[in-house]
Amino acid sequence: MNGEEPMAHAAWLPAEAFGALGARRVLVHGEGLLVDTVFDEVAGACAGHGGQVWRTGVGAESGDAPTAGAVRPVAGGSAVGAVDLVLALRGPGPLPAVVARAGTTTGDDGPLGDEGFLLARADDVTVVLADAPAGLLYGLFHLVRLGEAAFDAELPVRRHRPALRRRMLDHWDNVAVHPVMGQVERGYAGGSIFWRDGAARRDAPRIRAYGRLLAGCGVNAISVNNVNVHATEARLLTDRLDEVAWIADALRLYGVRVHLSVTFAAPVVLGDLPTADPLDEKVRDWWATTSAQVYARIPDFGGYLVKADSEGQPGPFSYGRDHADGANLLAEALAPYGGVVHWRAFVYDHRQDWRDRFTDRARAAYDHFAPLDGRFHDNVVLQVKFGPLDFQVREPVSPVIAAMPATRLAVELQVTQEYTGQQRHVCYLGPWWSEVLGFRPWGPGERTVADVLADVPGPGPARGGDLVAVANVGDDPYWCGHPLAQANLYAFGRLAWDPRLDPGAVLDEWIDLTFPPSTSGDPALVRATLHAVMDGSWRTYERYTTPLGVGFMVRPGHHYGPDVDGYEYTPWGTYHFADRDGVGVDRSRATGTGFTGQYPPPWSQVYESREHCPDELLLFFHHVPYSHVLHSGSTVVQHIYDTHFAGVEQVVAMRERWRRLAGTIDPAVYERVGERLDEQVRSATEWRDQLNTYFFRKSGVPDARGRRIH
Ligand code: GCV
Repeated sequence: MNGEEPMAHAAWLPAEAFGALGARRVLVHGEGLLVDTVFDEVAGACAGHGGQVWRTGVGAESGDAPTAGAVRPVAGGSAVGAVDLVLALRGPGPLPAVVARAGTTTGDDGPLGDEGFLLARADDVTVVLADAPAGLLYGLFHLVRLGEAAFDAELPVRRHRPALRRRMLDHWDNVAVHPVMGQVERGYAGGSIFWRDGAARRDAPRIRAYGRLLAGCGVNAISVNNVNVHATEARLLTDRLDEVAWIADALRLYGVRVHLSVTFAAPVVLGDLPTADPLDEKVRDWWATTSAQVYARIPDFGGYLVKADSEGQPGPFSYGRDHADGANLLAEALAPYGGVVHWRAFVYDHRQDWRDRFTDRARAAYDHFAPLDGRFHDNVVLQVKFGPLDFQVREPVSPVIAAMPATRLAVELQVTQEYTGQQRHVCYLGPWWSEVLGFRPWGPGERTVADVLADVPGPGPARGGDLVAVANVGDDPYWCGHPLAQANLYAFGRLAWDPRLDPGAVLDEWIDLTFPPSTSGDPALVRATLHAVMDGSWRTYERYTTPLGVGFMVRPGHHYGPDVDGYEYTPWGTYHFADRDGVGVDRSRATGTGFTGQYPPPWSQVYESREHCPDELLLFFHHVPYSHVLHSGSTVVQHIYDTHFAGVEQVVAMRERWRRLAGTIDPAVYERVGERLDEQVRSATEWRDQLNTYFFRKSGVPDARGRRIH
């Protein structure tokens, strides 16, 4: 780090995690920027753990390059000694003989793609083979995850390719500190790693370390500024482009491409044009010229991210145009360079009348976008929040995902814990995302959400899509504020690479990497404790916060802590409609907003019916009496009491479990997590007492078990 910055925590890539690889004799073969990165990583690991490394395949004559430090210099191809590991990029020249000796080509049945790799082992050599440099990089980090197992004689031959082509983090970082939202909107990990007080930080070691962590979990794209693009941030597109280019240069070393949030009004605010009308020739020219300048400076620039006609951001509606017109305008400007537009579907009326029970914010994205299916250019990616509302602890999956077969989609998750404890609470979100990605919009036996994104064949043209998440990283020494929130970032990347991974197994990977057994007093205790604290933490969070999918009930503005009626009489469209008789939102077709009709069967019927609707979503879809009996056998109001008491007990138990780790892990991590668990116990208790008291006072129904309600 530079002089003024504290050293950032190593997260899932501490030196110890490279122990198995770094103790070996390694050959890196191939050339290119990312192969250099692989070589540097291996050389660093070997320097620390006593191994040796050679490099071949560089330059026209493919001569071996001498290396330094703990690395044995070699003069020519013949001097490469016996090796334990080869990382080889297939190129025009011959592969090292050892690759053929290892017999990996027998497992080779086709191209590995831009990011894939083949892992094989024979003749006591482990081989990673890739067709493109990024594949070698991901292969390297796969070896790190495997540790000693990568050198097991029985290691099976396996091809690895990411399910999703773009695995992207959106930073909601402001360049200038926003008077209300601060440096990072919904940021819970200190300041921005990119920007401070209006200036670029240019903290090279930190950004490099970030790129490394991203590659280490499979993320290959980021956007570097908030989707709410204010005056200062708008200029990143033009006169402040150098600052974006600097970040792109730093992250390129780890295969991460940079995207930029832009304002739809850019031609007006930056270009002095009188209009930003997407059908105006001058506006089109302005975007074309501006985009050409961006690519002249950043040839591998990813593209634009746009929040339009949403929460006050400008958009095509101002000109009587629709969102296909708006998105296609930018898509055309980016197309010559292979760039994409991520166009957000988060469009709704945030000036709603709370008295009106039929205008439904949940309907808005589908109502706006489903009619536009087929109109978007091929390099438009419609970015849809995973649920119809806003990253709640429980929501149904957005019906937009099933409604746009002719449109490329990105599903947007929220790694930053805006509504899930703001990185003060332990809330491992892997299981929740896994449920979302595994949801089958067309019912059992049909494709999952992940299949839709991954282009698994089904009805409609194959389009392919992305998984995107709002980042949870800041300049906090632990990156995420809460050290255990690092697991959410890691799990996002891993699930985007392979959505079928079991989130519990992903947690195991993260534990082994982040808390290497060699550094802990009692590895088995560390692993068991982290599982006990984290495995069920999302469901625990759900228990002590909003019940049965009803959502919100958070303090308006900052969204931390309970305030049951905080949003009830506001224009934001996030209501629960609790009265003396019952609670929940009637979104049925029969008597409510009709939202259930946005789903294909069977869900349109399942959600329509009070009887068949899953308990955990009942209040999202129905307004029911407190006496309504759930599938669990409990009444709604008794369920609220029981889950809130249970949730707090579970948080208290989490804290007890954590305390058993005293003396076994890094004391600073132990302390930081301990402090946050104290706050989690306090906050969960506050949630329990407010929620239980509120529903007791509304309903007059006492707790069947006679516990204390205020
Ligand atoms: C960046 C929610 C958040 C806002 C965020 C918005 C969005 O409303 O509270 O901070 O704005 O979502 O996703 O655009």
